[in-house]
Amino acid sequence: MRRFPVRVRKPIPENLTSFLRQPPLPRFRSRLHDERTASLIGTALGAAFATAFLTGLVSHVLQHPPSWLAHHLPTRPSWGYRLTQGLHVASGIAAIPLLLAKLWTVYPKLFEWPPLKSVLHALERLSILVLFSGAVFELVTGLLNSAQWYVWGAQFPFVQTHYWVAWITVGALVVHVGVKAPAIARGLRSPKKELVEAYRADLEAQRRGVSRRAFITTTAVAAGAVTVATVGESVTPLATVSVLSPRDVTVGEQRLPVNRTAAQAGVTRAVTGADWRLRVTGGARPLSLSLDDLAALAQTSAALPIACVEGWSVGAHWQGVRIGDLLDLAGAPHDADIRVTSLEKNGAYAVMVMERQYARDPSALLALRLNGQPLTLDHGYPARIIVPNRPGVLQTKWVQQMAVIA
Ligand SMILES: Nc1nc2c(c(=O)[nH]1)N[C@H]1C(S)=C(S)[C@@H](COP(=O)(O)O)O[C@H]1N2
Ligand SMILES: [Mo]
Repeated sequence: MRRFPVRVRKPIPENLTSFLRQPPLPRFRSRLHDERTASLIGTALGAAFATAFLTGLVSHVLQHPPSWLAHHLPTRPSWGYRLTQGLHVASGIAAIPLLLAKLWTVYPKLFEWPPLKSVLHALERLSILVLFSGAVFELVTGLLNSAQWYVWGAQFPFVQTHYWVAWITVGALVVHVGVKAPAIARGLRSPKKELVEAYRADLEAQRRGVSRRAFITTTAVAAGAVTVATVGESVTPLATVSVLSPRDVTVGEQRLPVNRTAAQAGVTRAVTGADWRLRVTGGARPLSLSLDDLAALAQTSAALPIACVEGWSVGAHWQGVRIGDLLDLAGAPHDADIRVTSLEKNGAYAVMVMERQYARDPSALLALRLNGQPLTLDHGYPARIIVPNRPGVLQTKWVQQMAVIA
């Protein structure tokens, strides 16, 4: 005969409660995981992120100016965007080893017990999850974009996503710094006693393993090395030592790299041939000018960089007709913005709006020559835009029309 077990409320065995109270998680005593290491590396990482965020905002505003700001963007210094975008990509690249070091420093927190102590503690950990994911996302997509490796394909809107995730990440960073302010202050403060103790502990650690000093030095050297190895794409004198630059700016016809070739843009010799005319429309006297007509007008020279949003930049010597002169000739009002259209049919850069302050800058050119020679087809022959302090994407090549916007 079968006997049914009687349900009795068994007490939880003593060893289970103690297991739950204090599970056998690893303990970390190394100074590489303490407050001071986390604060020092975190401060450097925070500075890199702040730089990348602010310069990223500059880039976004210059590329997609909100209407209230569009007419107040300065055309000087002419190398302004070259500097801010160079900083943007350099600080992003330097942040990669700093982030790895920071993650190493704080990963023991994953073994904290209990994992969630209160609602506030849960929120704080959630903000760190957002911060971590956002930071990794920004650095990975930014690096891939600067290498022009569009693994995400044409469907993924890089610019918009990179921009909005930056805001979310910085929001989480502000929360994190606020919550950790006391710990950061403790970590950064180092009274003499702490220094002596730290020195002794470092000596001791050296005998046993990696000292904090060695860890921080290694991190700093790694951040410096990746910066020097890549920054030559915007600091031309360093081009030869920057062996890991996404862009080698020492190669390229007419001593200037080509971001998108004529073939990639679907522009051929046929459409840029003898029939080509520049049309300037919307003014009191619409113009239609051949290349010879343009060459017969007063020619102006300007030394201006191409500064690509992807981080590379190079200075070059340009020659051509002042955009302001063409607009005067076409009877355009002085305060008019213009819309520039390329021969390129469907590209993202086929149409570009230029606010009046750029159009009327004395070194804003419809360029015909680059570094002493007529433009090659890949650099925008027969005529291209070159304007101070604007992102490369707005320096339209293969110009066909300039229309005065009412
Ligand atoms: N019509 C057109 N103009 C364009 C582009 C393009 O793809 N199509 N690329 C832009 C970008 S992204 C940059 S950085 C500069 C590069 O100019 P370069 O190829 O002469 O160096 O051209 C800009 N002008
Ligand atoms: Mo570009």
